[in-house]
Amino acid sequence: MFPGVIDRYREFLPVDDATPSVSLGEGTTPLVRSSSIGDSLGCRELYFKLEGCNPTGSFKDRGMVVAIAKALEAGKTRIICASTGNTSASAAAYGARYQLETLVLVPAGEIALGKLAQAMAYGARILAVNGSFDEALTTVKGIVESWDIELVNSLNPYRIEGQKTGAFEIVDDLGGAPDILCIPVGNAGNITAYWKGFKEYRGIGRIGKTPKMMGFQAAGAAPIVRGVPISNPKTIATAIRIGNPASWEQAEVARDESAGLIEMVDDNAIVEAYLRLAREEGIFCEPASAASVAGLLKLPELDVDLTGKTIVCVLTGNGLKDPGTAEKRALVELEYVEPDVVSVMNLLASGK
Ligand code: AN7
Repeated sequence: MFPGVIDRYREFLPVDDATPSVSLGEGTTPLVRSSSIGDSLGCRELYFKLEGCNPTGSFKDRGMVVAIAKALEAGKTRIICASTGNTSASAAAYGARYQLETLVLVPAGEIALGKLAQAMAYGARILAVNGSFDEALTTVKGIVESWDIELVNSLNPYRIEGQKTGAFEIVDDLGGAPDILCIPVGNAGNITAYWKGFKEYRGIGRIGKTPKMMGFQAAGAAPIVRGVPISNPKTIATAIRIGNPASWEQAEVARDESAGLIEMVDDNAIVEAYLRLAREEGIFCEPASAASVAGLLKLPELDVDLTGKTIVCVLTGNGLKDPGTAEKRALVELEYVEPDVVSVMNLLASGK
């Protein structure tokens, strides 16, 4: 049986014997070597960290499991988050398993279908707010000030603690640190968490050097790159449609301490990377995740030399989360046919 994140990395996490045992089997996700994109860029090795293989289909489970364990330890009975979708799915799953009342605030009409389906199935109470993710998060922050309910957004430090295990796994699998880590940036919790993880491994001598952190926002939702909050963020990658990231400063610290960068990629580049991953690598991730690969593909233009480098792209969420984008952007038409050999062979022979 797989240990979950807490059992695998217990010594690095703020847990002890008093912390309830919590797991849905999160973590230990595949690190898959690129079969095509890496060669086309001339790097030494390119890997994809498939965070879509987590129990609810995104990296959020790594942090949620620790946040939930600590909430239970503190005797909490309710949890709340604002979400572009994945956090709400993860909170709803752990909330259901550990009998916590779960309240999620999502921007109405702006979360991908798979994520909404999850929150519904797990039985969370879903408040669809008439506004943006940023407004939902501000509201949630106000609610937790006056009500005994545990905040499970990445402002909760236990979320960051759990998510740093993604960095540990990469190092443990590669036997060292990569030269470059490419990661999508929304609310900026994950880039903060990975940087913390790499620094902790350097601190205990597990790695000698840390990777350059390369974060990528969507061009229509790129407050860190533009240097100002965006009041009406827009991008096909709804997961990272965020105009005022909670961990803005920490993301800049990760960028600066690691001599990395935070850049932006437009929606066309995101969709192109999303389809290349699916069609050349056999990896179906959600659009926000593909921003890491769109960013990698842009690095040569930004004068970043990739020759001889070992690079990891974090693919944060599963492609099944957002069936609508595949339907709209993959541009494949179904070919209708009668269910018999002659009809199928005739259709194939017609050369269409
Ligand atoms: C697939 O679920 O913010 O920079 O509310 O779902 O740590 O925010 C999701 C973010 C990247 C960005 N990829 O990570 C939410 C939410 C996927 C995501 C991000 C998200 P952060």
